[in-house]
Amino acid sequence: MRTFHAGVPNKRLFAILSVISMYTFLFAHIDKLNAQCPIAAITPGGPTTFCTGGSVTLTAPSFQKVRYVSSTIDFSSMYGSSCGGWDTCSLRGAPNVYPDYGDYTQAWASQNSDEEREYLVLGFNDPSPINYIDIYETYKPGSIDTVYVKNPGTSLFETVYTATASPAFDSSRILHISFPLTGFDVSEIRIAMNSSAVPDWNEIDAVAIGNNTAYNYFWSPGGETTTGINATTGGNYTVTITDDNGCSVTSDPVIVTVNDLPDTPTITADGPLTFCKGGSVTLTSSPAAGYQWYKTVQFPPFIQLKQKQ
Ligand SMILES: [Ca+2]
Ligand SMILES: [Ca+2]
Repeated sequence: MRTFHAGVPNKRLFAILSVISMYTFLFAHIDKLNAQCPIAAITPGGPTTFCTGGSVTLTAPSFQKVRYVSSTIDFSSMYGSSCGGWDTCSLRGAPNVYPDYGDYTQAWASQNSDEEREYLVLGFNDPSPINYIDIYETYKPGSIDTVYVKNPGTSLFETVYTATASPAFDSSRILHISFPLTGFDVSEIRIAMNSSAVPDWNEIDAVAIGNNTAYNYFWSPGGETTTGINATTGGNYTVTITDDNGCSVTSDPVIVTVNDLPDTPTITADGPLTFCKGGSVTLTSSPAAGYQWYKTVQFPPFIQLKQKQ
């Protein structure tokens, strides 16, 4: 029978096992902390290079209690039927078109492209207060002009967003609507669209609602503390998100470039500007990188026509 000397080997084994256990605990704990930390990523709402006077929306992700559409309570129309594409089923759940842009079956579309106003009344599970709505517009955005949340105490829809509908860039976007945290649980919202103001079908991939007050946002440059900003000046923009666990992460930078507008062009003529039929005058522009001439034809008293040359 084989025997072991007592004591030391067992102590060594115990010490080794203790170290292994400690590291196992630490790595597991670190993994758990990492899993809880938010992920910061900035989504530009359009081109990040533009001329002075332009702007781009930069949006950070919203984390807290995100809820997606679970049912469609009412709607004006839909292009498809019975979950066959471009119908109200296509609104349910997390986005499955965004960030792609185009005429996809996985997004809702109205029956007609531009004939009448459209609306959607959408249901969400797990009623709770919200302070934002994200609408994923993935084809011909810009038609949404009013958004409401339903107050279950009064059964009335309260307005949280109004805008004048107009065509936006031909790219998918998240219409981020933020407002003070509701004093009531929200399980229904209503989206109203001026479809005729934005030619073609105006398609919505998904809608999210939630409460992001448990997360702190800090943008640089600027110092804003909102989930999204409207950048009008150039710079390397980052957002730092801190959650209620104390986890803090900073996004990769998004570079916004603002180009100066060119000088106002001047035109010089090489001769008289009034001459008989058959004559001519040469007009010369001040130097520039590119040129586009226009001729304005004026009709009395108020009509002006502008023609490309
Ligand atoms: Ca339309
Ligand atoms: Ca969808």
